[in-house]
Amino acid sequence: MKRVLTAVLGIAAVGVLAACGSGPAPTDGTNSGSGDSAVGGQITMGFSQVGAESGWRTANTASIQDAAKTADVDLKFSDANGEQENQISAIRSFVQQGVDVIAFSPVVRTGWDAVLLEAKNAGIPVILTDRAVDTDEPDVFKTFLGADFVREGQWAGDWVVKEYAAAPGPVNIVQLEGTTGSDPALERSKGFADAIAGDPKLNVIASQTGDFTRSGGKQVMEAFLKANPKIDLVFAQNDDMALGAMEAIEAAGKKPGQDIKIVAIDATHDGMQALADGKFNFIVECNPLLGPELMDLAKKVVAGDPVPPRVVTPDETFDQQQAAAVLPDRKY
Ligand code: GZL
Repeated sequence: MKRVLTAVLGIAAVGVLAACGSGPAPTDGTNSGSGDSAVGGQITMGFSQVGAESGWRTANTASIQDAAKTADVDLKFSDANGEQENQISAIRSFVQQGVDVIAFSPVVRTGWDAVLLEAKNAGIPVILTDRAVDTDEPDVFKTFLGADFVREGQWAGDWVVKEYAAAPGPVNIVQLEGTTGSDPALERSKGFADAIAGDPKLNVIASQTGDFTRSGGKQVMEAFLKANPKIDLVFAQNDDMALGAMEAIEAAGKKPGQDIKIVAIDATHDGMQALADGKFNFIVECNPLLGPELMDLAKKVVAGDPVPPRVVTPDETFDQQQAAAVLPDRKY
């Protein structure tokens, strides 16, 4: 099995993510639809979402639902509550309904071949958003819209290398991994490990999944603190786990951002607030506002127009000063 890596087209090929409308997602997010794209040219999209595990996911869902309304796309939205079998069932249901296009964020990388073949055999195009899949089946999706997770892990590791360049070491690092088997967890782990591999004083002394949730991050960090007397830095693969770790560090009578440094990924509002407050030290952004670009790609795919096989969404990084400066204008 290999992760389907297609040529990453130039960033120029990336649609610029429009600033999504702010404001709360529509409560329903699900419209009834005929599934017949001939009706007034409106297309029907079946979307299977991972769940509601993090602030990033909440912002991603709002962006997709808002963008569907703005683009006049008839959206059938399904929340899988973190379960792959719920996503597979939802995709099968979309096929039976005869939607014009299916999009989904795969909770884990493997186990999709059968249902993707069913969609292909039904002539319904599929778009991957946010996360990639492992498959040897050719042409089972039209494009993958999402961030470069290896790069995000590398950027986090690069900051750690710089931060401790003059330190005598050893530097004890603990890692809070995302959902086991998910594309971001696998790729961010790789990128981070690659980035710090060149400095032998940087040691990952413990690494465990917190499942991208705040409670998961807190529970795992409590265990790390009990088992490891000297922890210098936490690398959390998303803000929510980092916020949970921050709570555990404070409960242990230590200062997050000082006694134990925290590096995270996402740049959601609560993470950026912790960074601005000096409780985090660095964040790599992973932009959740994929909605407008997804709707644009969906319309092209349904119309039979060519789309890039891979659309890499832009990311950036923030230190404490940068977070304080941009926080008032953030859209999520
Ligand atoms: C990244 C996304 C990850 C976020 C987490 O694109 O898949 O899942 O980093 C979210 O916050 O739960």
